[in-house]
Amino acid sequence: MEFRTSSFTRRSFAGLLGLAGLGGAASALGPNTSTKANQEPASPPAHDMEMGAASAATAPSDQPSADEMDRMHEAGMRLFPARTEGLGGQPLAYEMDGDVKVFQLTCKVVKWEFEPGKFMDAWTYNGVVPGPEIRATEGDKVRIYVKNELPQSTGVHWHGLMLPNSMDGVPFMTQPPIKPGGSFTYEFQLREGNAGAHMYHAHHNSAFQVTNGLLGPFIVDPKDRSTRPKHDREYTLVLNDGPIGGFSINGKSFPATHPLTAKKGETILIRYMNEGLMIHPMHLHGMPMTVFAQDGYMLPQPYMCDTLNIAPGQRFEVLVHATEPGTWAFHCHILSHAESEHGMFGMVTALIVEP
Ligand SMILES: [Cu+2]
Repeated sequence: MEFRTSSFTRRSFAGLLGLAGLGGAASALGPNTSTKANQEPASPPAHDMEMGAASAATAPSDQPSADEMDRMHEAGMRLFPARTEGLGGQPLAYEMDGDVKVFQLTCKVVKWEFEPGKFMDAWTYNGVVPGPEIRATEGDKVRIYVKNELPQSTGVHWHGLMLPNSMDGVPFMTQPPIKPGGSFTYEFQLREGNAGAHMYHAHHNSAFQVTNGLLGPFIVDPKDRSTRPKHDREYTLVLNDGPIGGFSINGKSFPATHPLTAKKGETILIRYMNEGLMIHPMHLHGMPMTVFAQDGYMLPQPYMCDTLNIAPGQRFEVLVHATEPGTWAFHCHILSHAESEHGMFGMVTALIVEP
């Protein structure tokens, strides 16, 4: 995963908002009140007037006042992208042992800041959520040492990879569990035809261990790069809906999510990975997505969409041509995963296209 936004600061986001005007950002998120007012009939029929007046005056009793709600929405937006400790999904360094790429993963519980000032005990690979990005090329031999410092046994499943059964990481089905304090060495060759966006995650008490953070991206590059579309930037978005940050993208919840950035005219590759327990239809405002691969496999015919439903375990790879400058909302369209009366939260980020 490449976070080319790491130098991106709140200040530059505020600057962009300034350029576009906050109204510009707001209009990307939904119709504003004046638009709605314009759509209402100028002279409603007389028998409707009383009812209309009554409904305008009576807000739902469990909702804050309009001004209070607007203040909360604006405050959250102004914090974005909020700085938090810890950044997951960064490339994992390896050492060569002969012709084998050797990676090290340590499973451990750490305090993880998923929203500004909000910490949880995360179950992690190498202390980060998502775990570091393991990356290699078709045909490579890889060895991964897994050390378990958790209070529970675990096992690591290499989700999407074709490998010998004994390396599949399912305790009591293909291997003994990795006990607390224990370790296990996985070793296999990445097969040709198995390139693309894959994952690794716990396969023991997994509804707890994975949603608490034991997950990460495993990217297999094709041996022949010409078999995949060219792009200028790439982002991996790992979706999760567990205790760590609730609805999260790469281990963070809005406003601590990282925006994606591009310069006008660039093509960006986005890899989606759903490690959660629910579906998440991801919706990008402003520009369509061209879906070209599912679960690593090239589609016979790429297709375009603006909302892509991603089920647990699925990965999709899409291209976005950054043609429209501005700050574009980018969020899960199950709206209760993204926005409440307090403002945006959870699975929300933005694509910022610089002119
Ligand atoms: Cu969702």
